[in-house]
Amino acid sequence: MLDGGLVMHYQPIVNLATFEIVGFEALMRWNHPDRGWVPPDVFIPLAEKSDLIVELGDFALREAVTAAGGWNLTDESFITVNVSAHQFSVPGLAATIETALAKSGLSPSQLVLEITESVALRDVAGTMRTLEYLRRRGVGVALDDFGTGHASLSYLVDLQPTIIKIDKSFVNPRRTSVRNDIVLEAILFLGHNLKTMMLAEGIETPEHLERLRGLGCQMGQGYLFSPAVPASQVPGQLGHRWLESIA
Ligand code: G
Ligand code: G
Ligand code: MN
Repeated sequence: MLDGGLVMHYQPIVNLATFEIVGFEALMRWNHPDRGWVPPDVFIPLAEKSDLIVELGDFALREAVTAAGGWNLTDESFITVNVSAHQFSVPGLAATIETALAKSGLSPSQLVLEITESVALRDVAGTMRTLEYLRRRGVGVALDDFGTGHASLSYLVDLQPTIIKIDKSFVNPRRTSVRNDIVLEAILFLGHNLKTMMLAEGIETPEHLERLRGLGCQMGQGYLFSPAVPASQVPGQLGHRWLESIA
């Protein structure tokens, strides 16, 4: 499965006050020799059923950290990499990260791990220890898909995330409703009081953007700005002033 078909793409993360790019989320793509592009929501859940996710996850971390090392990011900018709960259940995650950072020249604070709760944490104590170790070295932690799945409120207390990623189902609901608005406002209220940076996923329209800006959400990503793009297009995105045209 790892025969050359895996690549990382990068989706810009935008400061919703200034429209500057503040980071990129690394997202895995698999170009299968016969089946063409297989979306990650197909192969990641399969990989999570076995130790393959550890291999895929190591690849994602090394690849993304190496690429970002060459982008001349400002000190405040960062790359986020999705990390599956299973990757914490084998030793070596912290070592993989530290080695990749040292080789690339990226500083630890320019890396943010997205804790994706598609599966519940297996070894909560061990995971917390690894995260605490990495956090002390400056690596950031983002709580992904907040408000859905296993992403429970207790993680806000225990993980002390640097970033909360508001799930796209709240940002971009199938149907607008007062109930959805209340939940969205409550999530942002929580984030502001916890002094945690808030990042809205799935911003697709100027209406979504204005709503989130109005609620004081600091960062966002979504098709309104850009989908994930190949690494070759990242320097162009960093130099471009296309974001001004959205405002
Ligand atoms: O990129 P979208 O592009 O389709 O990604 C779908 C899902 O796959 C998301 O939930 C995302 O978190 C997950 N995913 C994408 N890339 C990675 C990766 O490198 N590692 C892990 N663990 N999950 C990933
Ligand atoms: O679970 P995670 O947040 O890592 O997944 C990110 C997923 O969201 C990826 O599949 C990515 O391609 C997708 N995505 C990114 N921007 C948008 C958007 O504006 N709308 C929708 N529907 N999906 C998006
Ligand atoms: Mn994510």
